Amino acid sequence: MERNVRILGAPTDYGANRRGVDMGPSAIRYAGLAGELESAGVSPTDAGDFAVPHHATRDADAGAANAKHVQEVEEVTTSLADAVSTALAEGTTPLALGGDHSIAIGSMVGSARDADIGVIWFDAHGDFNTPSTSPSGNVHGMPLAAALGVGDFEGVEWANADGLKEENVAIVGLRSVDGAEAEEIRDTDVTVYTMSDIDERGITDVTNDALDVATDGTDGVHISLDLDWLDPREAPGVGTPVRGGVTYREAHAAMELVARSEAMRSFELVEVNPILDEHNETATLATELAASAFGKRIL
Ligand code: B3U
Ligand code: MN
Ligand code: MN
Repeated sequence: MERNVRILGAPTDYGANRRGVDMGPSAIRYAGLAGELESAGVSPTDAGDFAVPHHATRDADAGAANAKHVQEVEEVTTSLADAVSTALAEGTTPLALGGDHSIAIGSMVGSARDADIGVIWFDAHGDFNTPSTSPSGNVHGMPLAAALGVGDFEGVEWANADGLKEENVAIVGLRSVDGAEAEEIRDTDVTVYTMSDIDERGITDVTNDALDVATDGTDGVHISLDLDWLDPREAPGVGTPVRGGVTYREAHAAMELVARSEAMRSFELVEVNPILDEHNETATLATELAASAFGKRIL
């Protein structure tokens, strides 16, 4: 069955500590996303970008010190959640383009509005901070805790993903986690595969396990791909690079397993920062990985 994909641009950097990821959607489109998706046999439609409040119109210090620009994050993620749930209701697969990783709150809330979902979080980071534990106050380090209603996020309606349970969440490739954040992860039923697990068991085993976690009793899986999951040598254009990430081949192998599972319900590419990139190569990589996740084959 042919998939219809709806591209939803979310050009925001309110959840990040530096400018630039707001240009991610442009860079990813310029790198040829639509053509890559077509080569994977899917039909993309581009719904354009969301209106994100301009920085010039907002107080630079808006929000609490421990949850910077949380009002703007709420505005953007609420629009995205509605667009994701509408795309699904109309029989298309939403593909959100960040933007920083705070947009995942909108993707998960929208994807889990009328369904039970699992999530696979491909990322160097846990993104499990709350305003009480965050060392930076940047909301892009909090989306998983927000969607699961952990700590300060308990009962925060705009941020909680109704049809998502901790036991259906898998983080893959973790290698940077804050002290109190690690405790929060340990206190939940979220499954974590660190880079050591990938080293020991290989990307295929780990990804298949993560797919088992995310598909167990659910209607589909949200795939969240933070480009800093890859090693900075492959993906230099990200805001918070961490050495020791997955290789180009491992990343494609994981995405191909995602495609083969046919479990994907929604997808997102986040944290591409064109200002820090080299010749748009991280954005280009993002388009290629999306194609693999949607089933691109060589033969
Ligand atoms: N854990 C740190 C760093 C971080 C998380 N996600 C990104 N950076 N991109 C924090 O600020 O929460
Ligand atoms: Mn992230
Ligand atoms: Mn990250």
